[in-house]
Amino acid sequence: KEATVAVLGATGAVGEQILRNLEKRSFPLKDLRLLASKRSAGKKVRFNGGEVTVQEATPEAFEGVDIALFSAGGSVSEKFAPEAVKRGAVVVDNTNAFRMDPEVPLIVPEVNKEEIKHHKGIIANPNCSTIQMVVALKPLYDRFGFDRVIVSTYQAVSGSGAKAMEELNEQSRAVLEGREVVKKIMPVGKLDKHYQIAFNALPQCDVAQENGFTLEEMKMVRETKKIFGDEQIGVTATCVRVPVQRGHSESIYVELKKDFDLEEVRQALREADGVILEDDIHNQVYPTPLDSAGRDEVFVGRVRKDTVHPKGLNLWVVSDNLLKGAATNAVQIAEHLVRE
Ligand code: A2P
Ligand code: 11C
Repeated sequence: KEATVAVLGATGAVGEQILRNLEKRSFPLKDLRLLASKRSAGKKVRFNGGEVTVQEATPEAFEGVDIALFSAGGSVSEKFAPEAVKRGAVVVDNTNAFRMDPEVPLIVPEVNKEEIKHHKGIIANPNCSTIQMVVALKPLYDRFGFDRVIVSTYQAVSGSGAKAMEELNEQSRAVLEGREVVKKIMPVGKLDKHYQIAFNALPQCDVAQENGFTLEEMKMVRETKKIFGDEQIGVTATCVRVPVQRGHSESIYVELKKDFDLEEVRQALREADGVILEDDIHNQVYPTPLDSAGRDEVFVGRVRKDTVHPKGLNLWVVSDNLLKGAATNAVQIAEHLVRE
């Protein structure tokens, strides 16, 4: 079976990785339509050795599309998803727009692919920092159970888009060359106050919420419950932006319900779908964002038993936020849609 696929946000950081993923996985394409804002209309983008011309996103552009992969921001999704669905497309949305809508399945194939079939036209891709955490926790949830997770993240600037990646490079050059540092995007492009990200760490990803957490932190809380289908799971998150281009890292602490020995935990992780265990501190083996960039899996290392709580477990989890955190997960969902 083949599908006509539209990529909305094709010129963005995630959109580009969606194209690379469609190529790499030899996705069965009948036709490919690349959509972005008016600014990019007419631009040529390389695909499978040739070039595809970017079109302006309009409701009519979704005519005849089977699967539409959206990564152009929440407000663009809100505008175009109903238009695409009305024209018969299934939308796989990478933004926060529909994730908590009870009618919209929130999918990480390694955890809950059986939910895909319940869609009514829109399927949501979770937030990148949630995706890598639930992929790593799934085998532990199945084997040992848990109801509380404490996580701190070290997130790459690419989570804020292609312009944020340029800002990190430019600020780094400015610092090293003794020039004035221009701050325009980080930590949150749409807010007025900006901090330097080069040679710094910013304890804010996304906007503040009433309760003092950031939206990124609350996404990790809410999305984890929905993906596991378990409202009892409590997550407490601190999300931090670091001067890394690609790859989010997470320090995760979880108290398991059953007694465990570390070798059992490592075996469960080794056997898990989508996980690669790189865990040998004595030989300095552990994942880093630089080493995980460009790879589709979730990498786990620094597996340790807590020294205080007998069932406490510590993990270090790294994944490419543009790939498994966004593009790869979306393309995996699209593959399921074609197969079914
Ligand atoms: P464009 O390049 O034409 O602005 P990133 O997350 O890297 O910032 O990328 C955002 C993506 O979303 C880009 O492809 C961008 O296209 C696209 N985009 C932004 N605003 C709109 C819009 N109003 N309509 C369609 N696409 C949009
Ligand atoms: C970040 N997690 O790293 C964000 C990017 O809700 O899909 C993705 C935002 C989202 O800033």
